[in-house]
Amino acid sequence: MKKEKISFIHSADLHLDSPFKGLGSVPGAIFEQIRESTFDALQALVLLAIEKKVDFVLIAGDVFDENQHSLKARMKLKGAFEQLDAHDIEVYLSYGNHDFTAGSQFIDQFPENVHVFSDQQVRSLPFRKNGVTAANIYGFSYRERAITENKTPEYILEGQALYHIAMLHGSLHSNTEHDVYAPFHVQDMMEKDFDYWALGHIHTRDVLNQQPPIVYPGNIQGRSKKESGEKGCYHVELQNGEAKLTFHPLQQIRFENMKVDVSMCSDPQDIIAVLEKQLAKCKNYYGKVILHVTFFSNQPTLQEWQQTGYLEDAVEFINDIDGLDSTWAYIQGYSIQIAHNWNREELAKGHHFAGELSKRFQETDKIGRYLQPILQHRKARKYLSGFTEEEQAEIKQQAEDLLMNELLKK
Ligand SMILES: [Mn+2]
Repeated sequence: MKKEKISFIHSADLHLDSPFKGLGSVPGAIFEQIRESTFDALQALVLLAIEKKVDFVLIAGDVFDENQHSLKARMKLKGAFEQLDAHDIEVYLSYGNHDFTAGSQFIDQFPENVHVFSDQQVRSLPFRKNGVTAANIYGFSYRERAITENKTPEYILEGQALYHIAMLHGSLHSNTEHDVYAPFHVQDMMEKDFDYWALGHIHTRDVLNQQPPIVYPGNIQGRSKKESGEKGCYHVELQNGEAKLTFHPLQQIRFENMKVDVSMCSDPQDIIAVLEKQLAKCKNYYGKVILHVTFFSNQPTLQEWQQTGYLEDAVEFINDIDGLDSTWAYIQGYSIQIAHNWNREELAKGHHFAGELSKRFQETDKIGRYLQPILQHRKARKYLSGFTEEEQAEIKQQAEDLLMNELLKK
């Protein structure tokens, strides 16, 4: 029955015209490239679709970063769709929690090749090829910012089609790290007879199931150190009940977290040489890269260099680039990590002050309430909305390092 082969691009979370708010301090030429990166990644997606001669492109929600998107984002998207139209490539688009449809005038003003799931009810749209309905594609769009109910029961196979493909913007019911929208269970999806589940919402690439594929492609361009590594889309080929998935990176600028060992540095000036070497490697591997550097040392002097401003000087010196070359590496932030030269367990057994302190650190797993005064500070609250668990753990670690290094100095 399923003889005809179909192929498509599965993408999601384009977040066109993301403002990259936290990167306002980077040099102008670099910031301009960052601001263009979501559009450049879209262009790379279009070129890939054309090169692979796919039948259609799926965009599973959050095509725009905001419900009130910019005119530029609209025009760029429309232009991309026109390019695909010129190559007879169809587009199936649904909106997500970021670009929900309420109050938006611009939800389906596209060329004829673009098919929009315009309301919150799951519907199916046909894809026709060589005179037959080659695929039914199912999806829905967010009307408001949040959908809290499970949408999977609404996905019901309809009509005669060679393949049935479901698009869903939402999260695994168990994923509490992100806003849980349209929560689903993989088991529910597997019990249905769809050939492919094209997910969106979570920006990290993830294949939740192989047969049938239940897949998050992740976003196409990282936007912060939390969205590091390769970002892109899947090229999917379906034939005779077999699915072949190939990931293609599309990111124009890469975000990376890098650990730099400066234990051997006896003078803060040596850090610059170590950094230069590492950054040259980064440019080679990644092209354009925004880094978060963790300086690591087994010498407590690293903490002094941070406090006296030497580390900041070194980073500033390294960052003095114009961003006009075809590859560059820019350090957007850094933190320090010092190897313990004490044994926590041994220390905690003692009845001296450092032992008590170490015990307290180990017993305290949540430091949220100690951070409250910072969040309430009138200046800080303009910039800080809160700390993630990861950030809290990092702050706690640094506090422990600072206190212990001072206490055990002699
Ligand atoms: Mn998103």
